[in-house]
Amino acid sequence: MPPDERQRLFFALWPDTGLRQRLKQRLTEGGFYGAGGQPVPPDNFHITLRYLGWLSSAERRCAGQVAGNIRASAFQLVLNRTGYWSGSRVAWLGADNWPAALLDLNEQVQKGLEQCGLEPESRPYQPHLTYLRKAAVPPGPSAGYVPVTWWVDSFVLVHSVTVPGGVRYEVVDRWILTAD
Ligand code: 2AM
Repeated sequence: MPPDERQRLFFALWPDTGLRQRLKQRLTEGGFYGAGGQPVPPDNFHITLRYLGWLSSAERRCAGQVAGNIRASAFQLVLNRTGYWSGSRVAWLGADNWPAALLDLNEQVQKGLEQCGLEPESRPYQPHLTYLRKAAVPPGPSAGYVPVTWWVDSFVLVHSVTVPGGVRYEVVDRWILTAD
């Protein structure tokens, strides 16, 4: 990328293709697309680890080095509930319990990025997988949703590209989590 070109980037947990399809199937079967709003294409499903915003190439390099220095464990996520934020009109999948390994990973990312001169994240970390944007009403109780289990053994850096009608996400780098 040219030195002065900025990219909109974020660190994320990135489901594989099979898991994306499983998530879509559970959401469809549970009737969670019935309440209107703009469905997130399954190819775009992710859990944000840390939103970075528009980074210069130097900042992106620094963020990549931070990610490469992280030593964190792989973990299992059980996405067992749905939720809705009326402020952002976003409907999401989440969990009643988040593994300590995820919170540790997030903590390491946040701490590491301080050395890149980036604004620290001011919002408390609220892991979630957005499946509906611009949802006017909550899509319904979690009762009809069957939990999905996800073994997370890597995290990625994603480039968010605005395209006609939405956004395309390109994974630009990936780091492996250890299996212990
Ligand atoms: P997402 O719903 O696609 O994960 C920039 O603000 C982006 O960061 C949002 O579009 C949202 O993307 C994600 N986000 C917002 N609030 C967050 C929070 N508290 N914790 C983690 N990610 C958040």
